[in-house]
Amino acid sequence: MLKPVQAFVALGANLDDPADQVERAFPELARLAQTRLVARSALYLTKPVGYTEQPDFINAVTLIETALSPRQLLDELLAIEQRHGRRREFRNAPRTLDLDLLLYDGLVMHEPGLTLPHPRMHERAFVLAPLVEIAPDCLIPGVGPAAAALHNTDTSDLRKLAPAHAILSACP
Ligand code: PH2
Ligand code: MG
Ligand code: MG
Repeated sequence: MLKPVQAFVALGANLDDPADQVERAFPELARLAQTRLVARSALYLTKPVGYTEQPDFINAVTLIETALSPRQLLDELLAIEQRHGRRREFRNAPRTLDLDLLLYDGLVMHEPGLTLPHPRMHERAFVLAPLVEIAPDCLIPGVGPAAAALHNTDTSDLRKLAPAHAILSACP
């Protein structure tokens, strides 16, 4: 068994009750073999980036500790997406759940289907804002501090949603 390492996973959804899709994915990630969920961000309501003719997204990021290899972890992420009914009609199509491996223990690798760090993470506010929320000192190999990268992105299309418990406690 590998020594456990820290890895960051981005979550995104914009079909079939996206907030519920993302909320349900956290415990599913926590239940993976040889894996523990260390932190999770709030949910963020975000405007679609790239292909814009689609519904708004819910995005979040989680930090896990895992003894799975990068490839094993990626396969598990794809399996969770499948269980959420993910279809791949075209690139950037609307989805029930997208789980992207962002960072794996500072590793840099380029393999078919698995590039680390995630090649577009440093330019995406919908990834960087929740990432910096849970890991303010996070470094992206080859890029630098995630907080500096966030500073260079446009965050006007993001809205951080109150945590579920805050919404509940606001009810009389
Ligand atoms: N994912 C994409 C492309 N565009 N836009 C937002 N707001 N959120 C996403 O998760 C997202 C996107 C490709 O995976
Ligand atoms: Mg993605
Ligand atoms: Mg993906």
